[in-house]
Amino acid sequence: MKRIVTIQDISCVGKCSVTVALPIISAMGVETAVIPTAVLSTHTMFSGYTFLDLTSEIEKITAHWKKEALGFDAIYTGYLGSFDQLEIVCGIFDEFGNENNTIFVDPVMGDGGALYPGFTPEFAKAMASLCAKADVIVPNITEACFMLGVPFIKPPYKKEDIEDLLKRFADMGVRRPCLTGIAYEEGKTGVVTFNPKEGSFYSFDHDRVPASYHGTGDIFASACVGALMNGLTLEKSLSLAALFTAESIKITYEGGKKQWYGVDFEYVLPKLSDMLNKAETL
Ligand code: PXL
Repeated sequence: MKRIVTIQDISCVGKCSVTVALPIISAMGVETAVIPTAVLSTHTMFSGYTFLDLTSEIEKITAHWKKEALGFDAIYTGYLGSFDQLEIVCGIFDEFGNENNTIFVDPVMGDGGALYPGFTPEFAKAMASLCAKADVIVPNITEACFMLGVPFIKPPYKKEDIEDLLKRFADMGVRRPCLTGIAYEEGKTGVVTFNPKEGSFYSFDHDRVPASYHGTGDIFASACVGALMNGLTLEKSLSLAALFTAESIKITYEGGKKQWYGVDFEYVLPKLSDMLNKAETL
């Protein structure tokens, strides 16, 4: 069985980070180890949340794992809350990364043209340095623009602008840069990726539900990691993850739920193995 480790916070309520990565990746038949970076009562879009920083535990955990000679088929990072954590995670990539595993960075920092509370443009630059060590990155357009220090790009997106962003990440050293929340047609959304070796771009889009919910980026990234670990190509993995996320959003939208409580991906989980079996046709 493949084994990955995900490094991100536990937001006790709110369906994001570890509480979505664990069920989704496990449901795809992949062992999911965790390094919780912090414990919050909810994610940071609620007010008055509690916060326990676990930075000092991270290297103790990985030192033990080294002694046990543990290895991982992928290292998947999500929300990281401080410069210290970025530095520590960088060290983990050096220690646990190799040619046979995948370093997957979701540089969770913002959406809709703004950074989440507590993040700064300087932090985004530091996150860009972490991304430079990754095989795959999946920023949204907000995160990409902040990391590259370019003005925020609003829809409708022009192909040349999006492809320019992807090429800049490739120039920084990212093996397979991706961008989420992108489509070139109105009423659609999707994902775009660049293959620098082949000089080719791939995009996948689907109908956009006219609502935005918290945690959907984490659901997308988790499903993508799970698909990659099932041997799918990056292109098929991105497409499957986009469809899984879109279906989770659609079900939630139809139920009329508030956006901060995350999406009801649980209803779509039972379909995941079928989606994996049919992924070749995407
Ligand atoms: O869904 C991303 C995320 C993860 N973890 C925490 C967050 C957020 C987004 O705001 O606050 C703690």
